[in-house]
Formats: sequence, structure tokens, C-alpha cells
Amino acid sequence: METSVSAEHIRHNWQLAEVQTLFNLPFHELMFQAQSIHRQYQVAGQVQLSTLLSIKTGACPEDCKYCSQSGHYNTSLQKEKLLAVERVVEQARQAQAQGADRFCMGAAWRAPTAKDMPYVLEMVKQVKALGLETCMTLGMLNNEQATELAQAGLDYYNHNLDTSAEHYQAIISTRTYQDRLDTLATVRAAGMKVCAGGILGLGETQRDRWSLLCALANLSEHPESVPMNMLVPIAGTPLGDNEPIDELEFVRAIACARIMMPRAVVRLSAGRSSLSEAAQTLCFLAGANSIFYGEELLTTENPAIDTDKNLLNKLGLVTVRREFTSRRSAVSELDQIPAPKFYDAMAN
Ligand code: SAM
Ligand code: DTB
Ligand code: SF4
Repeated sequence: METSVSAEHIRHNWQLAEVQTLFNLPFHELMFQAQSIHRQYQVAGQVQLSTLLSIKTGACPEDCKYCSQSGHYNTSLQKEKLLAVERVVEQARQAQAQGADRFCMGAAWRAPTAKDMPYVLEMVKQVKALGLETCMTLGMLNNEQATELAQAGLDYYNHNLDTSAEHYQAIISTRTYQDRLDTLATVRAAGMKVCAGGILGLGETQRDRWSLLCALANLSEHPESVPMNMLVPIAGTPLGDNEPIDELEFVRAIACARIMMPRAVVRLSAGRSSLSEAAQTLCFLAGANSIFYGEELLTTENPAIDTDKNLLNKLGLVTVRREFTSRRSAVSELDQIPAPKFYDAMAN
């Protein structure tokens, strides 16, 4: 049966058992379903590029067991106070020149203080004035802060659920899962786009992965952006010696995110430096259509820009700002490619 874009795929009532079945499908079947959804709801072959900057680094009062920036662990990280607005704008300009279309600013805070707000608002205004989309991740927000950020022109706010509600207590004790859900609701109510995802490799079970995916997909509106991070183990943190997870598990999680949140842009986020080209390619096939672009994430390494450009070109993927990649094929404009009709694998 052929179907057109259909609202039946946009659901907020996912059950754990269903996600278990989806996650454990034969790999080729899972990939087929993910591709089918991807091609109905996303522009196939297009990848969005976001560049990250840490605007305030380290000495964070939170105790997230994975994080280089928590003040609770000795990670030999160079701390830095809030950067001057001009330095942030300069970095944004460079990111734009290198091809990014969104600039994401992250601060190692539990929540911004009243003293910080005028500076971050100014950063949003000036970065946006360059013609870039803006994103910030500053910890928890109250209604007033969220409204101010939205009025300054902030497009996206990143705040991750990180893991399942069940595994959460083993990872963070200084704020609750409900605190995170509350911040996401506050961001949504202020009219900003929500960027919310998680990390795999925190010692969670498969069930925790299904539960995280359910928690994200069962939000009253799906996040517009879903970053999928693979733990970057940081020496000195409690998770510094964690074994890397099976790459195919990560690909499966991306495929499920694609199927469960068809309209979201799924970002292949932290951990890309340790993934082979082949594994990243599977992530793109599974439905990832955004990456962090630039040689550093917040405090850890990311693939070099030339490495990423080569990979995208090799795969024939184009970026939202197309002048930064070229298609291998003779077709130069995505719009010229006729929209294919797809068998709907979700219908029985
Ligand atoms: N302090 C803010 C907060 O936590 O809300 C914003 C910055 S925090 C670094 C943003 C996200 O980066 C975290 O929620 C987590 O998902 C991800 N992250 C941090 N350290 C990581 C690591 N070592 N490996 C993978 N992802 C990580
Ligand atoms: C997200 O989910 N991943 C990014 C962004 N949101 C802010 C952060 C990744 C951080 C990786 C570890 C680091 O560089 O410190
Ligand atoms: Fe602080 Fe964010 Fe790191 Fe947690 S993840 S320790 S809140 S910077």
C-alpha cells in the first residue's frame, strides 16, 4: 500500500513493549522502516550543521557523572568564566564562514543567574544578527528567563533528558528528571523550539534506552531537534572507564528516534570522533540528519572540518547551506529530484 505523509506516524502514546519490538527488529527491517519514515518527513540527503561553543566552562555545581565540567570531579579541565560577547560573536562568524547554519552556545551552569542574563541575551541578538540560527544550553530556566531568551530571538533551547527516568538517579543527584521535564515545558511555553535528547553509554540497560525514547516521543509535542550523544568517557569522572557501547546499538537507537519522532531533526552528536565512517554512514541511513560541525564540541574533540566535508561529499550528502558540499551525482539541486513514493512499512 502506498501512503502520503500521514498524521498516524506522529504519536505521543508509545509503549515500552512496542519500542522493545521496534528496537529489536532484524537490522535490515528497522533500517527500512526508518528510511521509509525519513523520506516522508525529511529532505533525504540533507544534513544540518550546528557549531558548538562553550561560553562558560567548568566549575559546574551539578554532579552529572559523565561530565568534564562538573565541579564534583577532578577532570583537569581548564575553567573559564563567561566569555565576552565580542569573543562569542567572533567565533560565531568563523563558524558561519566554515558552513554552519546554527550556532549553539553552552554554559556549565545549573541555571543562569540574573547577573548572567543581560550578557547571554546580547549574545543571542548579535549572533542572530549575523544570519545564523541560535541555540543555547544554560541549564534550568524559569518562565521569565525563557521569555527573555525567546524575545531576544533565541531559536532553540537544548536541555536533554539524558537517560531514562529509571536510570537517572544513578547519573545525577543534584536535579531531578521532573526538573528537566519542567524546563522543557517552560521552553515550549515561551515559544522556542525544543532541542532534547540523551546519551547512550551511561551504563544503562536496553530497557533504559527504550524508556528514554518513549519519554522523548511522548512529550506533548515532539522536540524539533533530538541530539543523540554517545558517551565521551572523561578521565576523573565516575563514568571515565565505561566501555563503549556497541555501535549498532547506537544506530538502532537513532533509527527508533527517527521512526518515533518523524518530524524531528535527529542530531548525531557527541562521540562521533570515535565512530568509523561506516558507522556514521549507518547513522545517516538510520535517519540522523544533523551533526555538530567544528573541531571541538564543548570541551572534547569532534572530527576535523575537512574530515567531515570529505565524508559528506563521499556520501553525496548536501548541507542546508549547499555551497559547502557538492553532490557526487550529476543532480545539483535537491528540488530536481522527483519525490519517490514509498511503501509504508508501518502499516500492517
Ligand atoms: N549545563 C547545561 C545542562 O546540562 O543543562 C548545558 C551543557 S551540558 C554539557 C549539555 C549536554 O551535553 C548534557 O545534557 C549531555 O547530554 C551532553 N554531554 C555532556 N558531557 C558529555 C559527555 N562526556 N559525553 C556525551 N555527552 C555529554
Ligand atoms: C548535546 O546533546 N550535545 C552537545 C550539546 N547538546 C550541548 C554537548 C556535547 C558535549 C560533549 C562533551 C563535551 O564536549 O564536553
Ligand atoms: Fe553541569 Fe551541564 Fe555538565 Fe551537568 S552536564 S555537570 S549541568 S555542565
